[in-house]
Amino acid sequence: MATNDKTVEYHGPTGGWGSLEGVSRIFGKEWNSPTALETLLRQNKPGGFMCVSCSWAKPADYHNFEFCENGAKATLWELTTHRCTPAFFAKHTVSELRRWDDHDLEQEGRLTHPLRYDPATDHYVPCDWDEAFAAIGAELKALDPKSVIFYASGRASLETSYLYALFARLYGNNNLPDSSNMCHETTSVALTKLIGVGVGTVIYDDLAKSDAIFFFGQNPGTNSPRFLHPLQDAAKRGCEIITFNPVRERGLEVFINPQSPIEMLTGKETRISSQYHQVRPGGDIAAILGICKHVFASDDEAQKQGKRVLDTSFIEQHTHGFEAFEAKVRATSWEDIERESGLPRSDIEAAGRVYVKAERVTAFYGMGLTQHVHGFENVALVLNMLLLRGNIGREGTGISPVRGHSNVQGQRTVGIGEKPEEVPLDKLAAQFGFEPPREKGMNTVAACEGIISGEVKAFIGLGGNFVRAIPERDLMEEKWTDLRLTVQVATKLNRSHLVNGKIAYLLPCLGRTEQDLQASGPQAVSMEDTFSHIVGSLAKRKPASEHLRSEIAIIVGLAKATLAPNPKVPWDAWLGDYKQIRATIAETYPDIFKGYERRMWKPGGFYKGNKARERIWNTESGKAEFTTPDMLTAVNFDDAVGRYRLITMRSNDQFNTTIYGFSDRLRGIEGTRQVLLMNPDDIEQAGLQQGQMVSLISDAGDGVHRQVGPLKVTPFRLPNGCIGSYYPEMNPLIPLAHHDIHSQTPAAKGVPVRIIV
Ligand SMILES: Nc1nc2c(c(=O)[nH]1)N[C@H]1C(S)=C(S)[C@@H](COP(=O)(O)OP(=O)(O)OC[C@H]3O[C@@H](n4cnc5c(=O)[nH]c(N)nc54)[C@H](O)[C@@H]3O)O[C@H]1N2
Ligand SMILES: Nc1nc2c(c(=O)[nH]1)N[C@H]1C(S)=C(S)[C@@H](COP(=O)(O)OP(=O)(O)OC[C@H]3O[C@@H](n4cnc5c(=O)[nH]c(N)nc54)[C@H](O)[C@@H]3O)O[C@H]1N2
Ligand SMILES: [Mo]
Repeated sequence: MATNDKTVEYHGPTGGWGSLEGVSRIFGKEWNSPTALETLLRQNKPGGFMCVSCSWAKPADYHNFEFCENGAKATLWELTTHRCTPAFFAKHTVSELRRWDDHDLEQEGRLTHPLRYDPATDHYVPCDWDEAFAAIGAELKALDPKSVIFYASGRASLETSYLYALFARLYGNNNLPDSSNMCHETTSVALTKLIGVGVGTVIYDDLAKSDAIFFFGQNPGTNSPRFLHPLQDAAKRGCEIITFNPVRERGLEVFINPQSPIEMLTGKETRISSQYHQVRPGGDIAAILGICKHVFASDDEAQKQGKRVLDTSFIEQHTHGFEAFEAKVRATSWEDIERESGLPRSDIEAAGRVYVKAERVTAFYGMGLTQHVHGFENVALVLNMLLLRGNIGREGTGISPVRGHSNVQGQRTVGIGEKPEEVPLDKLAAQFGFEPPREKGMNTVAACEGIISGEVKAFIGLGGNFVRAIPERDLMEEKWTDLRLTVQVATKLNRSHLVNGKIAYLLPCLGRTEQDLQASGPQAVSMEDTFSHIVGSLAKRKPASEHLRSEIAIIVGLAKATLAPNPKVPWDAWLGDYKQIRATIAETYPDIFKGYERRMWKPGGFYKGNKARERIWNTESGKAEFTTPDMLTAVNFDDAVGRYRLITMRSNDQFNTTIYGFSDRLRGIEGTRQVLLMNPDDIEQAGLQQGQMVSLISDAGDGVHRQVGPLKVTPFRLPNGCIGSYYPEMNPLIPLAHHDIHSQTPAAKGVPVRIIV
């Protein structure tokens, strides 16, 4: 693969002064205010509030500054002094605001008043909370419950999520899609089937005990920067970090700890990855199969000396499907592996040697594996690799999806989800004296299909920016306005609020940094991190507006206006004192939430537990499952001249659809997001010039015209045949049907496209 002087890249470290500049550039004013600093100092600490950004651990042994560049941005974004008031909505029609970009919309600041869409004037106008609840309740009562969607983004606390899911079920459906459906649903489906739990088996302390860490398609430098601290510690003590990623992500190359005065002053950086393999998008199945091939070859050699590389007793006692997988690996040629992974055999063998040598291996992964048509197999192959040497269920080993939103994993724990079998419905029936709906609800893709077909009539959004985050955006936006009712609970204005249904309400809520005062006093909430630890969060800041309500208050208002009174469902008591919600959660899930109220304040929170970590496998076979893949690539299309694999990327200056600014500092891309990142060889072969403006069109072969542009051709170190551009701008190019087969997670990392000039 070519690299030459022309490629755009960043040569500095992750962390370092750049990270502080990154924060202060955007938040000059807010960053300097003493109350902002005070708030930041309480972030992720016992007794403080938990970061609103990612779901990385809140370690018991915390740093003085337990926040990172992007956690600080997320917090400051919520603390902004800007306000998006009724005066703003009086000035701009909704049609006008639809032409604004994502960055400018959120830049208007925090929403301050409940708003109703007025179709006569095309403006959002202020309304009373009671008026909003009554009108929404009346609509919901008139609709068929099966036609209503209750979406949740992943920020809502455990308490909020529990009540929200209960509201949907009391109302009469399991239509509870969440952002996880676009994210780690692949993980939930694959790991549940293969090891019997839908979450990772690693905990924070394992990081300090691994001899080797394998990294697939996750970008900690931008998306979970506090992860760089334990990674730096690991690298310093000689733990090998082996990375597979088509993009050379700076955070996986070098790091300067911005919280270390010595490192900051001397500029001493730590190398993070000991090997960096620029796999083709979708090439991980082949690459991991290659590692496994090396493991079998090493085992063959070892046997000559009477030793084993495979953990045969683990395989025998704890796994199922080994023989078929072994046969597949042995039958697959290096030639096929090299072609599909895009990596030379020698590189894969080098990774294999580290794997074989290490006593304890952990594997981390993110969207680079889950957002593919064969994302299930991607995850399954990582697991296969670990199973070969018993690298699961021992300290310092295991499989670890790195989750996104700060409570996305926890929402599932307390009932958000469309799959009735994952919820203790009998328990809920007994607790609340009702017959819960038993049939499967709609996930994100099904909800989109329902909106397109007209089957879905109403959409309630608990946070998030659904219309912007989903695939097939152009068609979805067109159909969205046919909805009878849209209700959005939000902190800031975004595009989903402007593509509204016939009747539409925008309900502003408190953020997690703001004091939530109810009848019994200030209220705390709790969340679950990516390592399944449940932590309390208490906020102290004055709310952005006196008209805001907590998400819980809004759910209670909606539920009371919609549902018939039920003495077993004490909405008012719950709202008055969130401890009572926690007590109710503990009744529904006694095994997980024993001692909830006390234990959530323990530094680092309390562990939910994980059977697979104890080598108890709640799977069909009662064992951990090897998967034998039918394919060597995670994409579902062939290579062809002019067809590219598009990966949709996050910049260092965004949180999902929230665009903080236009500096993707760690990749050297500044000032614009309208770029097409491309290998210099590919640019030349396609007859393009650096800086030329082009468009992308869909090449999914389904006859639908999808187009995005103009984009500036920008040379970038990527594998041949792979191009990159930003999410969410690229979402119109992703067909709704282009998703992981098993979980329906949109395949946003392997989108077939062509370039047009
Ligand atoms: N600052 C910030 N933090 C965030 C977010 C944010 O937007 N901004 N989003 C949050 C959310 S909801 C989530 S889910 C997480 C997302 O965090 P990540 O899981 O890190 O997601 P991405 O950045 O989308 O992609 C991860 C990496 O996959 C690589 N990749 C693409 N295709 C492939 C492939 O085929 N194989 C391999 N091996 N790698 C590939 C990309 O180059 C990229 O480095 O972060 C969370 N944290
Ligand atoms: N092409 C492509 N598409 C993707 C992805 C990708 O990598 N590529 N990633 C996917 C992933 S991993 C995810 S998780 C989804 C993200 O999908 P979502 O979770 O739906 O989107 P976000 O951008 O995180 O939502 C941001 C909005 O949430 C609201 N908000 C912020 N804080 C709060 C709060 O405390 N309460 C409430 N009620 N509202 C709040 C604000 O109004 C803000 O505008 O996108 C998915 N889409
Ligand atoms: Mo996510």
